[in-house]
Amino acid sequence: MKSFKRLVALLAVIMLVISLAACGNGTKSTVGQDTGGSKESGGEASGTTDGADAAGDGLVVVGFSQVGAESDWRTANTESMKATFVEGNGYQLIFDDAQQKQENQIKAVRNFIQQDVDYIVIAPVTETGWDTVLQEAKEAGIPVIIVDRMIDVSDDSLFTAWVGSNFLQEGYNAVEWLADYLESKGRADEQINIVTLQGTIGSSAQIGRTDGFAEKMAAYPNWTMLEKQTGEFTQSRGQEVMESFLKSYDDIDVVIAENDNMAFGAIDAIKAAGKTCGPDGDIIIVSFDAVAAAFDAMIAGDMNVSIECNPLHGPRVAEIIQKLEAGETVDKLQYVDEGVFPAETAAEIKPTRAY
Ligand code: GYE
Repeated sequence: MKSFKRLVALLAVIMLVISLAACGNGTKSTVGQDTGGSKESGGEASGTTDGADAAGDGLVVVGFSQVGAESDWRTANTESMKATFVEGNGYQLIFDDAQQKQENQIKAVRNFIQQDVDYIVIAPVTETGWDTVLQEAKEAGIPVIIVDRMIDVSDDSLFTAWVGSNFLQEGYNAVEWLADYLESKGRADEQINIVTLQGTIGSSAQIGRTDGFAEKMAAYPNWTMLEKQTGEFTQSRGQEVMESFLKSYDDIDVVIAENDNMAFGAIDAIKAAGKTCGPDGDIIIVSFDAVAAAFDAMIAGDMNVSIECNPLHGPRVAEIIQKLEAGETVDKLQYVDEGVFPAETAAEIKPTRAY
């Protein structure tokens, strides 16, 4: 299948060269830096696609279906993609914001196919439900690159490559940090009550973090998971769910927030309930992503740790595309290295962070 895709890509390049020659010159037409079809807030898939025809301008046309704009992580991810796929780098980006709805992503992908883009890039909302539309992309001969969250398809040839995080490992990292922390505070043998604000149910980031935490916490019989509920990766839902947790339980020791924005909401809810959190507070806050505002929350003393999840996928996807353009093979799965940032390192580390 890969060789078929390469053949299709090669034919496309040959046709491009012929059409440029036929035009009599090889200069690029002026296509806007951003996207003709960009619809940042529409729930619909991309509309107009001025200049989306790859053959006319020599640019590699990339259709990117983004999850939404639910978190700081997502904003950093969008910025990374938009800053990479610019005309100056030889690309035209058609960006579509799916507003956290898979049906919008499927519409966007179908539009990309109709527009005959060179590559389809998808940051999928959830793992399942992709077989049909990716089969359509395959039949159209358009390579599909998955970023961030993973997809669960019956046939792996439905995508060319994936780049993202090891979410299960992030869940393990959270348990390891919490165990070490409790030990350092002389609380290793205490009863520890935990609540979890989960991400979007069915997304890899939620599945990996929830499962990774559950798997490793089994080694600590004195830890109890009181309740898990989704906060949809947003600050406002995180706050609402935390308010309800605080009403249900008066003995919460730890909040696991599956992203920083839900942790910010939880911190607001805890303070509004007259409680405290962070290294000197009543409730330990463990979060994921390690965005800039999480460092601020740690420096302010409200958050204990953020487990890193790196959103800067633009250059990584560009490298994959460049290799495919050159007819090279690419690794099917590409994991990003990530760290753990506890509050005591926050002030020192923050200036070195890129997002
Ligand atoms: O952790 C969260 C975002 O899929 C890794 O999605 C991503 C997650 C990230 O909304 O903040």
